[in-house]
Amino acid sequence: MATLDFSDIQGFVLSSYASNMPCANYLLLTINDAASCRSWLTQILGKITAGNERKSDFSLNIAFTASAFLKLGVTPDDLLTFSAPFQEGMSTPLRQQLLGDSGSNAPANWLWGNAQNPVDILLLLFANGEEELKQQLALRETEILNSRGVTLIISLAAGRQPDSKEHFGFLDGIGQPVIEGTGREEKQLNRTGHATVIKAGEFILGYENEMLKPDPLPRALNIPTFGINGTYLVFRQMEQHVHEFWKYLNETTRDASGNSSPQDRDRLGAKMVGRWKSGAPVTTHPHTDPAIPPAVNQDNNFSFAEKDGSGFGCPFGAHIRRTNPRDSLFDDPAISLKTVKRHRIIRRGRSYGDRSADVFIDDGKERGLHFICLNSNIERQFEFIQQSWANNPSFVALNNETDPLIGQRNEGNVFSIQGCPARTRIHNLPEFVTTKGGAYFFMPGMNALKQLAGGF
Ligand code: N7H
Repeated sequence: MATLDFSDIQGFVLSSYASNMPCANYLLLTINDAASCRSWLTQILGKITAGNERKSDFSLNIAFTASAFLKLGVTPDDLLTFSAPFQEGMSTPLRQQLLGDSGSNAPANWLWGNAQNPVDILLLLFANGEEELKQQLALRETEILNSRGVTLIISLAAGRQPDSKEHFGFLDGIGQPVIEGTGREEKQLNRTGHATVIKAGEFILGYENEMLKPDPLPRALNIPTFGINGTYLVFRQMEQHVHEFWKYLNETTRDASGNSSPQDRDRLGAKMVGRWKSGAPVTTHPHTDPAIPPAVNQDNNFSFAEKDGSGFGCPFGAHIRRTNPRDSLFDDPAISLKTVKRHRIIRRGRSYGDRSADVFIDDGKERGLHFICLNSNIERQFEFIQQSWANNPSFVALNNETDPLIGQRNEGNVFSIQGCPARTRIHNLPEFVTTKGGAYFFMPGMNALKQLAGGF
């Protein structure tokens, strides 16, 4: 097993900080002068949280786009050693096509991360309360303003709802791999009843991964091992149309007399997600939510092939079955598990915007998920999940279906709920989520950060 160099890995790679730092803010910056940017980096370097630190009040982490690296002196030749999607950026026509960012999701409509509003640096701030966050934000903004090397493009507030539910109303943050070597197996086991341990190299560069050979280490600034202890960070601002989602569930579950019950609405929503609002998996609880709110159920100790091979519990096309098919991808469960281990991500998303007071009333406010995930190989992990599983209309023999939440919408998309004697199909799924911005970043190790800042 790999011995991880916690002191060289940024803290965010190893922790979401969600339990003790529920408040967050993401600052997106551009570099307008390399030398001044380096001075600013040097100034904040000591505040960046490393993986061996145990902070309880405030954490700071940082990541860079390819354009930032070029501005900071990484040569075009060295940039070629980084992952192709990172070099290109998320909003290029090829990536747009791969990710299904069409129509209202097209980069041309984004608030940031596109050609009109490019970004170089992502500064992630986390705090134990709103007051601490406010203070830290003010300090960082002053440093940025005084730096004359970086400019603030957009400041994105984020947080976790106190009950860890995302805006559609479902418990989030359950299905998460454990990075080998972090010693988190027991914690995960206690919380969810299950721990999928994945080799560190899937999420942190420089370690053994689930493939036959590790992903190549990118080099930069004359350092062949620049990439060690770094990772790629995928950020997508995803607006959630909460009212649209519940209106659709309401309309679709009306009975002959035109009424829809809360139970039927919740059941259809749960079938789409693959978990009940409480978090309980539908594969083991196909009919009703076993946990009465506010109780939660973080059970992750289930697979699909053995007990739910026909999809009668969790539909084949449900969000969690598409994004982590576990043992059900192929006929052989062992081969499935092995294959799926090569397509996992660490999710670090947080909600933004106020929670809806009443999901059946359109209050016109924007809310959603600042989806963030970490992986060592953007193509094989994040992009694969989005393209080959979520957006795939024929995923495991389905037809004209895409992920009900995050899948690219095609004409007349359906969602099937497998059943006996017949499946149920619901039609014309509207778009429940719209991508509003995004970019691919590299989150370097602590030593690489020092080199970027000017080296010492
Ligand atoms: Fe998803 N949601 O709130 O409904 N997601 N997700 N996701 N997601 C999961 O297990 C959601 C998105 C994954 O191991 C749950 O934590 C929403 C993207 C993966 O069983 C819920 C958005 C991608 C898992 C949601 C969104 C993924 C997962 C269940 C966007 C990757 C773990 C709770 C607005 C491309 C699956 C949990 C497993 C779980 C929701 C985005 C991937 C409730 C609203 C873009 C891998």
